[in-house]
Amino acid sequence: MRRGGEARGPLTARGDQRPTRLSPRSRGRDILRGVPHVIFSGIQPTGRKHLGNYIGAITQYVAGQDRGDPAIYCIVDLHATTLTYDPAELRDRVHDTTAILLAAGLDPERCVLFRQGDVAEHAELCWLLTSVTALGELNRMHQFRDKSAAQRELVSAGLLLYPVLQAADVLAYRAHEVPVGEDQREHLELMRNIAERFNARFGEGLLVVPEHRIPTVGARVRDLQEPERKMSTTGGTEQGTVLLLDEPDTIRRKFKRAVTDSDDPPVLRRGDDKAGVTNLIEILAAVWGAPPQSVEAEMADARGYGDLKAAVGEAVVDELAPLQRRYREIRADEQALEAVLAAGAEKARAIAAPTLADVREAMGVGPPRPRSG
Ligand code: AQP
Repeated sequence: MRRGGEARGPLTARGDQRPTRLSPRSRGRDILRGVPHVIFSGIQPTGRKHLGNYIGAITQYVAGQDRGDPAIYCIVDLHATTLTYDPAELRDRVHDTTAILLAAGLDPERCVLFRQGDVAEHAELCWLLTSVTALGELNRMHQFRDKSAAQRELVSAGLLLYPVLQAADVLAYRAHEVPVGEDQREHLELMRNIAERFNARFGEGLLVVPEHRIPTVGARVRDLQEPERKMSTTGGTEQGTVLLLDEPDTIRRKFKRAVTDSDDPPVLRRGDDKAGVTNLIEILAAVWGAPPQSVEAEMADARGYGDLKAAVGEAVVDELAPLQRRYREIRADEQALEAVLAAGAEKARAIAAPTLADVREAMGVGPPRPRSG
């Protein structure tokens, strides 16, 4: 159910979304200065990628391939070890995520796609950056507080240091732009503080202070059953989380049962007190590539929330069909997936190693760098 006049096509083909922080000026500045515009983002390895990941991040990755110079995307297996996990499954989950990203439209010829654990510079830079990271800042991070409270056994130091490793991921590539969903805003602010503090202490301009790129629509896709919470891999409800690999009928059913509100007659508009309806309208807007206002206008003649739920369910099924088909084609060939990751890691290392050499030199770590000439 895609609308002719207003729809600008499916998410994957839509291209750019306007960011909340990154101004067109900053891209222009880079071009004027002749500095390549580097994009970097990381994603957790899991086979349970959901619609929030897709709308908030993955579609931005695909669009970024043609703007980034280069666009670098990393599957963060080191981050995955910070919560209880099964070592026997981790590599499978990396393969799942690699296949999902490729199926969504990432092209290893047009971006750098690799596994974090293959590039040792991330872990080394993380350690070096801890010297300019305040313990108090890490303790205040919402994600740390929520996830440490949910841990039944060990709360690992890795969970606390997670945002420092995330900072190292981005800063190692001197990235200018980091496409993420709204939930990562706080970590991005911390990352900027770390970069600024590092530069102030060890040398101005050594690290690039990155800007986040958060989509204007779909930055925080909400759980369909508990719309006051974000859709989430670990914290959401089963029925309220639409997985990218869910069967079409499962997707339709999840939307059909989505929680809305008891307004009588139904009001098909966004509003602060209408989290469920707002979420459905924003998902439809993101999938249509249209502003939420035009979705509201389209829905003006709807008989009730049932029509809205059916429209979103159908639009999401259509949007995900090509991704699911392609995923089934490529997931089984793990050798091919490993080859993509290995080639990506080689390119990534070539970018990260010179940054690490500069950082070590500035911090006085290791032997002095031989003088050239
Ligand atoms: N609900 C969401 N709406 C929009 N964007 C979202 N993202 C996550 N949830 C939403 C964005 O997806 C990117 C990749 O996230 P991730 O898989 O690496 O892990 P995460 O951020 O921790 O998100 P999850 O999958 O929901 O895991 P939980 O909640 O279990 O931690 C990120 O850019 C994120 O902003």
